[in-house]
Amino acid sequence: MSPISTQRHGDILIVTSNNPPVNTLGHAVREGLVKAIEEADADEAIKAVVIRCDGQTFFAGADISEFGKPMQMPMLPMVVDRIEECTKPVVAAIHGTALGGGLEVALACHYRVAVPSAKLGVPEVKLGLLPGAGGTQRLPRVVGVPKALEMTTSGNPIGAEEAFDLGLVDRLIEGDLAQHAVAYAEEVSDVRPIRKSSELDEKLAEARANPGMFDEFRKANARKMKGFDAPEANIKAVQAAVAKPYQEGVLDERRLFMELMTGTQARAQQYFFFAERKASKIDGLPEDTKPRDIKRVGVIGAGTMGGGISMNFLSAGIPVTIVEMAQDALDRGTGTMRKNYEATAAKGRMTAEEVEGAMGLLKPTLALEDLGDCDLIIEAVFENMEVKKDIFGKLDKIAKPGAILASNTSYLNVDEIAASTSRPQDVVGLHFFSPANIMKLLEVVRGARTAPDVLVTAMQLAKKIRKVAVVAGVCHGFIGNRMLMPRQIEATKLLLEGATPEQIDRVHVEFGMPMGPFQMADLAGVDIGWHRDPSRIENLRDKLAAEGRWGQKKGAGFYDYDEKRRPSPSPVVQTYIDEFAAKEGIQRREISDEEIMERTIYTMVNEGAKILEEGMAQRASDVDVVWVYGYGWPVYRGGPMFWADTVGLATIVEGLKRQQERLGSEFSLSEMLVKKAEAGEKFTR
Ligand code: 3H9
Repeated sequence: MSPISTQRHGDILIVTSNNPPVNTLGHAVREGLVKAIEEADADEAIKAVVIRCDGQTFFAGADISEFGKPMQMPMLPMVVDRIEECTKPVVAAIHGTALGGGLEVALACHYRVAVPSAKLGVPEVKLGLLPGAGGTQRLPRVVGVPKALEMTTSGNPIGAEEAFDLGLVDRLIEGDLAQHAVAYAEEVSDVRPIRKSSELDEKLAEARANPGMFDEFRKANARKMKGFDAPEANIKAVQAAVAKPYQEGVLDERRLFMELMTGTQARAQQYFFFAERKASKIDGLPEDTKPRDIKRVGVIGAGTMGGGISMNFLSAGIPVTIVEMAQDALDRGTGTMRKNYEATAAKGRMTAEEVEGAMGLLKPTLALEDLGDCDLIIEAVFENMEVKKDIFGKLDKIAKPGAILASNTSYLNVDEIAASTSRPQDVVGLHFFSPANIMKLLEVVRGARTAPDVLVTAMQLAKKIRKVAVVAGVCHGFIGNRMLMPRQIEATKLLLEGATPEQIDRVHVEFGMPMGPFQMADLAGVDIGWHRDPSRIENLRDKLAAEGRWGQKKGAGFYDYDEKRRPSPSPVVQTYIDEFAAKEGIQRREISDEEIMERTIYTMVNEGAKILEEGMAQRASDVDVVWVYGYGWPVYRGGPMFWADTVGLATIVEGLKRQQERLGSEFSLSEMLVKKAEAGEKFTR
């Protein structure tokens, strides 16, 4: 049965799509839409058409799973043209999200009405694409060039009210959308000539008067768009809309779309779209597992981590009890949370009432016993096994039956922590990334005895607080930090062998990472994990820590920093490096960028493969989600495992072997990686 049905309401033809879950514009929908328009054209009794969708949303765009397969006719550009050519006025009735191809359908309709909660946008850029069904040509004609540039290059949707102000929505509808849309169609059914988005010119003329705006836009957004192919292609397509007649502009759009579509970045970004959604699924749990009810959350520790974690729940409307050991630390912690909220409000992203609302849900206390009514308790204290065991032992006596006990540990053994309670089935790791109120990633660490409903609760709660959760097994550093370790070891060895922090960091930044290993160490703090004994100097990091070079916060780390925290190479650090190299009898030599890649980034892939072969991650794409959301791996490279597939696993293995033979490097090759390379297989496809 076709997902598109038609129904007459007097002289209005109502065209309805029913293609759950999000009404994507798959083949059958496209075919049905064309047939419906033909029906309207052919029947004299029909005076106007309404296109609407059943379910949670208006068309959310093209069906991404059809990309890369042979396209079935009619293609979306033909469908939207057919809608615009309809001889009767066509009204789009929008609820939920009109995204990508969905907004392109709406733009081809002659009128658009929407409920106030609707969102409209062109997120194609996030998939490494541009709106390829006339969207780059019609949108600037309707909303103006500056807004079209912003919408196409950011991919962020706008609300219906803003769309109304811009002329993208003709009427906001309170009440029954379908009914009001039909009434609106009646109103406009006799208006002639029929208004077509592709024929509008007024807003383009404004842009023609200011041809410099494109380069200004490029300059203003250069940092955000760096490394990505799609934003520039979107700008070029909008530029074509201004410079050329519609019929020529769409040809440019098509050419640019096909260039993007056949590139690696689009493949990576589309892969990542599904990777992110797959991450929330846990294999092998009983299907009927029900989550536990979480009405109040307890957080132990009001430091940077505990405060950030608490803010996630407060922002989602979930009350939090936060515990500290001393009043001044508690006051400092809650003060910082308020300051962070107020900073968000100052940027216009929160109202003053919302700040008070969130802070009003917070109950600060010095008594651990106050956690007795919490359904989930997250410990976010000093990273030390004895301290954590002590806390969990106490929690075991305080927490109510069925409460989930979570540790925000970034490395430690969750099973060992769980063993200090009488209820290991209720214990789970919830590893937030700093700053915890901002970073999207949450590693959910599944202990040997963690109950299925605890895992399901953690995954659902993550969605509620707008995090992307990935399940990890119990191993040192879980997925993300575990892969960081071999990278750090090799990067430090490279320093002694002749590379500089600047060179190693540059290779990572040019690759697309937000920063390299030494910039990251300086930002996070060179003293993190330090044994705190200045007389015990076993490696370069110990030396820096002992000398008080703790990173940015001290104005000195691997780099020197000026008062504005701008880094410069440090001659002092170079002398430390030279001393260590001499002491260890290392002959310094010229290090190539290629060697840096092989010893730092290839070793991460190797560790990722070990994580998979040990079953510490469910799937290769989960490793990629961790790295994109936790460490800023460039999404246009998909993630370390997807990227390794694009490089070729045989090439990765060859590079790693080369380094092993040359230096006797201490990393061992993952058997899974070697086997896959030999068999010509991939991790992600
Ligand atoms: C485009 O339109 C190109 C055109 O310009 C040119 C063509 C020539 N395709 O996110 P959810 C699945 S490009 C296939 O969990 P929510 C999703 O995988 C497209 N599948 O729901 C998931 O499946 P499962 C431009 C899709 O309520 C299920 O639907 N449009 C697509 O949190 C539910 O999704 C976009 O980029 C799709 N387009 O959020 C919009 N969309 O249950 C992408 C969703 O098996 N979509 N699925 O895991 C979204 O942003 C969100 O899905 C949306 C709903 C906001 C709509």
